[in-house]
Amino acid sequence: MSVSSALLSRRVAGGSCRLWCVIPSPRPLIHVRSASVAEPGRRRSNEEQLWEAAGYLPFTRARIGPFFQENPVLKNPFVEDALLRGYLKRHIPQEVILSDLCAFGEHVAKEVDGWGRECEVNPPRLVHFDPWGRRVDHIVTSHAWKRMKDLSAQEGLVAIGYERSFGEWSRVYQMSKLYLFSPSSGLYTCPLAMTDGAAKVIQSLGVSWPVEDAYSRLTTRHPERFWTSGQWMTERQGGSDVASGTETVAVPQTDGSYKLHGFKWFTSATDADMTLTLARVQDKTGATIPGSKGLSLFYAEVSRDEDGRLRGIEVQRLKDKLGTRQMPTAELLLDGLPARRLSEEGRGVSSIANMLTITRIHNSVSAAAAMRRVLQLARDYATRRTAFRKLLKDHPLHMQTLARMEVESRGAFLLVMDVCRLLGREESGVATEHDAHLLRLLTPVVKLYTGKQAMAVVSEGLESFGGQGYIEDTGLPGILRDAQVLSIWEGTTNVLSLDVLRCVARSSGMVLHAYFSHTKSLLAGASSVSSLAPAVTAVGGALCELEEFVQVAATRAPSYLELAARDLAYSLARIYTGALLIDHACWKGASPSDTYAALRWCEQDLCPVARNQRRGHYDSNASLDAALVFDQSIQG
Ligand code: UCC
Repeated sequence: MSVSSALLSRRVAGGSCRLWCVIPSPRPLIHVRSASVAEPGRRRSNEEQLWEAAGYLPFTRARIGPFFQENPVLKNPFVEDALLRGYLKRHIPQEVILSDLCAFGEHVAKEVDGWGRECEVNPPRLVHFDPWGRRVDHIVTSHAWKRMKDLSAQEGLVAIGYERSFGEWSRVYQMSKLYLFSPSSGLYTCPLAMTDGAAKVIQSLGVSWPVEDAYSRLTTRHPERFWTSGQWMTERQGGSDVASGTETVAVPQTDGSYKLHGFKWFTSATDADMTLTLARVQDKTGATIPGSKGLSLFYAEVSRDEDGRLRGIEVQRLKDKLGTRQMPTAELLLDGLPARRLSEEGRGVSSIANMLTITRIHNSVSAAAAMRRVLQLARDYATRRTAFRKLLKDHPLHMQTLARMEVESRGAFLLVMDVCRLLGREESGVATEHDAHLLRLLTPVVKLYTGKQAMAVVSEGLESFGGQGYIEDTGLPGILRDAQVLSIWEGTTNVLSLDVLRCVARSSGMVLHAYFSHTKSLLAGASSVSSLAPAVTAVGGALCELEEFVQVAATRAPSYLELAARDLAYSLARIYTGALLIDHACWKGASPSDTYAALRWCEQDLCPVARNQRRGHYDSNASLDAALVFDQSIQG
């Protein structure tokens, strides 16, 4: 019997097309498909018409074939995160917190994630002029971006940190919520970071006129009152060396206010309602004091005059960025912006430092959240996608890859949450001096380390979707683009490594003393847990190496320490994170996976600064490094 007659007889007998699939086919499809594709418009043969009528002719009737890869599905990120739930159950097992986070996680997965996507595909744009030629400088943002603002207020994403309803754990609660929100927020976490930072600065300087109202707006839960703040620090000379790079001047007015004149080169989330910024106060002759000592901190509201023009601000242009496209980032000319001085004259940098602490912690939360998000999606996808006749989850090598990402992600989470814990302790007045030192040291460490981890883990995560990870409208590439900024803004890796040195020097080593004693106390709790012995030994050994490094480095020139700064910061991060993973694995509610994660983390080089010290990297390498980088020579 020919193929066509076999099909016909089945069809006549009323069999379904699915039944026909079981007929052993002598592969006529190839012939039929190539004929119909190669010759469009050609009259189809009887045999082709028969196949087509049977619904068994792919790439002709449906044109695109019957198979579609299943997409990864975002599920409730709270329910899906065993470590987050375990951490909270261990430290703040209040039902009200857990149920709020669970409900919020559901909202994020079901609705907010879609708004985040809308922010990405409908980025802000700048309208310079109205139809009649008047300068208006309107930054037009998407409906979804505005919804994020209302949601942030309603959910207390800043407020929780200031209500302090959960005492020293309030920051952990707030940051856990932001951790769930961040990857779906369309980058709204950026204005929230600065808003939180501004509230912190105001609180530390005193909530009094002229910023009482601003403070209450930054920390409210009422969307109609809620304000966001900017943080305008970066000028055309760059954002790292703020002391030399700030040209903006503050001209005193007779009523005690100031007018600011300058050019702010990177202002993030420029649709903010107010800002904190740095400027140099001019004396009567117009002179200013150079360097850090000349900088003061100012508060300014972003407002419009009767003609709809921004008061004292011109938006030059929006930045065309690799990522964070959801959020308006602008160049601003300050041309007489009315402002109030918040700090004492010359105390600008130290006054805005509180903001840096907060935004750096937010940055770290976003980094840990990006890792977690890509893992959740990759994990889901591994249960849907088949390759080489098996689901991805049944390929041990694929699982090994995801497990390595999981270890990084868990380490990042515990490090971030520990810094949030310390911040909460400081703010609720229960921090010891030791806690305060740890917070100062670990803030640049967690920011620089998680920023780098996020990029590596997210990049690996994209690979786990194959080519689809590279396709824009899956939403996956945006996660990588947005991760790239985490190591850049709020202090690059090297600038923060130098900040580690700065706080060691300013505290006369007390921050390191706090670090060593706390890490040892974390290890002490695990000394009798045999399953963790290799990890405890590794962290203990690395800690000894680090102590030896510190002793040697203390006798060396500053240039030696500067070359070691980055490796030192990495060592501090890896050792401390190892101790946190061990500590968490000792908790009575811990799972075998917690132990496994601790063991795996501690297998890496925990103390690269000791290794590279032995290799002599900090002795004479500066000139060799430069020679290598600028090498133009060919020998012989
Ligand atoms: O603005 C940007 C983008 C905004 C977007 C924000 C969103 C982020 C979150 C997103 C989450 C999704 S990017 C621009 C970022 N720029 C920076 O981060 C600045 C990086 N540069 C530094 O951090 C530098 O180290 C400087 C600017 C702090 C160095 O300035 P100085 O003047 O040279 O520093 P000094 O002289 O060492 O310190 C001056 C004072 C000292 O206090 P006093 O005078 O009391 O002894 C220091 O102890 O400031 C104090 N200080 C600090 N205090 C300096 N750094 C700190 C610190 N980190 N913590 C506490």
